Amino acid sequence: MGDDLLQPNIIGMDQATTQQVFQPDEHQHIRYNPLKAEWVLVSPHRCKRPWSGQVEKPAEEEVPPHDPNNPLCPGNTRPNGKVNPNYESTYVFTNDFPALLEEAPPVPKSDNPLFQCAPALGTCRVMCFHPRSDITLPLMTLDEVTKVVERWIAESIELGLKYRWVQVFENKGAIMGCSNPHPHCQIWASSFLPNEPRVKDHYQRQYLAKHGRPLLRDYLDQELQKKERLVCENASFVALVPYWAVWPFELLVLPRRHVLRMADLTADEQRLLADIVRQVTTRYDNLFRCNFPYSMGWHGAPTGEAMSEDCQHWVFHGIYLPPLLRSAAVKKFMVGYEMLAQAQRDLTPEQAAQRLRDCSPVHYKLEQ
Ligand code: H2U
Repeated sequence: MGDDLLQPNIIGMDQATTQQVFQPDEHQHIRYNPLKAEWVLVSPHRCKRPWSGQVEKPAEEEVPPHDPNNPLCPGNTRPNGKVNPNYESTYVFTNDFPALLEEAPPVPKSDNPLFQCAPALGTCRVMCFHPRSDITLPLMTLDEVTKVVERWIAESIELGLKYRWVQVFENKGAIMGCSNPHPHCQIWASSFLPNEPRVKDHYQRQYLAKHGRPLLRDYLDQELQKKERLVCENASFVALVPYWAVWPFELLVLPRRHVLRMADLTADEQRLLADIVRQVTTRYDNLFRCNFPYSMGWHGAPTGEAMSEDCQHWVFHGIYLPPLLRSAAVKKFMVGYEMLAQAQRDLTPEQAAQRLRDCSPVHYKLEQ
């Protein structure tokens, strides 16, 4: 794809239409996401009113530590008759309703460019983080979250031997379509590279070829200098609102050293990844004093046959995509212009980062 295709068509519109000097936190503009070659419209003038601290709390869901009818709890029988062990840490099982199966008949080759079809093999797993249902990642101990990270890695290594892409993701909160309050995530492994990593693979490869350094290495270096969008950090990881964030409080978690895959983390780094997960989710919960919903996941270099390919353009990273905008009850809808034209946001990424930086690092439920 030629670079010119990535430019929005602004020919003839670059002359000044006002005497004002451009301020990114006041004036509308579009920002570029180099990972996906996508633009986002930023309209900060729409949210000039100061933040009121408004907290419209939805009814806090009462979750019991153990629900005999919850199919994810230890010792319970799932609807398909399988019995969960009395697990005491993490627990992984094959999804009873998987979107991907390990076997399927061969797909006939399609020569027609308008009707392309290709094989899709894989497997889907469910991973419980903890035996208790009334706990979430920020309320778990560092040891407990480290066990979660270790299990993510073990699963990624095992599935990555066979599959090109292993997607670890957590859908949290009913607002995100999560069906169960028990702390859990999903792991889907596929024979194909799904759209998001496929596009990121392309643009990271192109960036390395052109600039001689991985895109996200250069990006982190500059963010560490600018300091405008940093939220929290530790010795191995940095969490920031990306310059091109689409969701109001979107976060990107980046390693300080060049790590291709989560499996490449040392034991110390795994613990520090658990620490940054706790830091991020604590700030999220504190933002609106609620059990903050999001979809999150990890991206790293592809696996399977790609393990023997050159993947130096990749940098392991985490992505948090939360839907909340103004309060625990006000969600950003990606509809209308977003569905038909492109993503748009009011709050700037810098303002979002400031708001998250201002949140306490201590979870509100753990305050004395
Ligand atoms: P969510 O994280 O999106 O709520 O999904 C939970 C998954 O757990 C969902 O994919 C699976 C569902 O298929 N599940 C089982 O495999 N067995 C069950 O008995 C309940 C839920």
